[in-house]
Amino acid sequence: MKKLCIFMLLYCVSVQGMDPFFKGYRNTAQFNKALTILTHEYLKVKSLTTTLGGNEVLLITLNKGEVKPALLIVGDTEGDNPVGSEIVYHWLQKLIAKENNITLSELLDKNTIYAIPRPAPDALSNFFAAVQQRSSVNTKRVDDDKDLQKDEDPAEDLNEDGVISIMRVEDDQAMLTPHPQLPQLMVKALYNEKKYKVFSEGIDNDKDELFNEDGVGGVDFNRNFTFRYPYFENSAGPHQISERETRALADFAFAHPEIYMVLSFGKEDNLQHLWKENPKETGKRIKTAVLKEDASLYHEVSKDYVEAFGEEKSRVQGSAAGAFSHWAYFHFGRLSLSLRPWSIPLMDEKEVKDKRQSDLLREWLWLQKNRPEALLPWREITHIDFPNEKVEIGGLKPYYDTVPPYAVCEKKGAAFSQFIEALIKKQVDIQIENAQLKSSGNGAYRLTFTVKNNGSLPSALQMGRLSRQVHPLNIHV
Ligand SMILES: [Ca+2]
Ligand SMILES: [Ca+2]
Ligand SMILES: [Ca+2]
Ligand SMILES: [Ca+2]
Repeated sequence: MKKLCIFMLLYCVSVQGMDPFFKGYRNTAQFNKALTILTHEYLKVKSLTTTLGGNEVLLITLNKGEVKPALLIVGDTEGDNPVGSEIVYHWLQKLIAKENNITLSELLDKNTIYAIPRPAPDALSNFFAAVQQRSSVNTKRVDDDKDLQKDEDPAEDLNEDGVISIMRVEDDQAMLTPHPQLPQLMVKALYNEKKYKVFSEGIDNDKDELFNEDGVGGVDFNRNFTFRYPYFENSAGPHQISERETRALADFAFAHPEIYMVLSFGKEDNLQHLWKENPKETGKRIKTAVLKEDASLYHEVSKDYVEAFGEEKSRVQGSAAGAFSHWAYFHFGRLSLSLRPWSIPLMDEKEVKDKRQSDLLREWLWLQKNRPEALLPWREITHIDFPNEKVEIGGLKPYYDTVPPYAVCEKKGAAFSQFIEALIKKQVDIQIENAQLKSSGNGAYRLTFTVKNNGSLPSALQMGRLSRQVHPLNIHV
């Protein structure tokens, strides 16, 4: 009973702390429950792994019992974003809701679908916490600043507004100043401007003159894969694929050679911002740019993306280092499509009067106009570590720049459905033509035929050949 009361108390605190702007988003327990009650004769739900933080990563399989060429759909590879998982959920829900839906049946005649809607659930608990703090790391305890203590200096909500934002301290020797158009955005100062040091909100718990340098957790799912792995960097983990959730996903992928395409949600976004070839890499053994033969495929499918989701002007973000989507192309050797779950539309360039951090400014100007509550005005506080200095808290509320109102997920679920349908139409379509049976005498016959791919996608990528991920085609005559 005592345990139940404590649980209910924690639940109330967590629900009360949730910003009403984000109403509708489900924590991982609620989200997984919603997945497990999806029912259809072609659908199976099973646990792929359980993270250190105790969250289950669920795998959905849609097929008609036989192994077919498969699509692997992976939700948010950025642990600090719940949008992709909800988009995948709405797509799945609609796909199976229509009884006798020709789309689903047709889809599964030629395909298997594997979906892992929320592959990195640990970090997301910060989104649902009573005090919201942006974090993309799991719960593994790591000594980020190598002072022999783990997680010793987390952030504190000093002004008790329910979020961890940033604090600034006046300092003539510092480098940053408020942007003249939007004071919450701190940019590089000119010589005659007032200067500030900027920290994340909190105190220096272990008195090492660093603020919040070693918070709770952990390892970032999207920095833990093998492509351009950021060795020894914070949040990358002790080694590649070191985490239960990254390991489970990579093992699953390699155990299923029938996967021909990988769709995932993340900042990399190679559909609006196409990966570029690098002619200087020709002849080099290690590739870090999309190959010429594959680049045209990306170009083709990006048109389907724009058709389904509409043209969005967004800022280039994301890093290839250790990212899942890059691994899926460069090392797993499949067509890997990375979709940005949602991004702030950029305000028109002519609104920019001072070009410092201009792309970010264009996003924040959109927020100022459309979600003014996202920008926190600077307010002075007293701070234990700066007894005689002016300290102010302000900046941007966490998640307002990456998470839209919930209704957007439902809408994007429909666009995702359209996109998948377009991709399926392009899939490999092996046909046998010109079959001829000729007698060679003595009861022996010679069968000759042409095997032709009538689809627009190849059966293996050029990168797949290099990464030795070409699997034999199984053709029934
Ligand atoms: Ca430490
Ligand atoms: Ca605060
Ligand atoms: Ca420390
Ligand atoms: Ca510290």
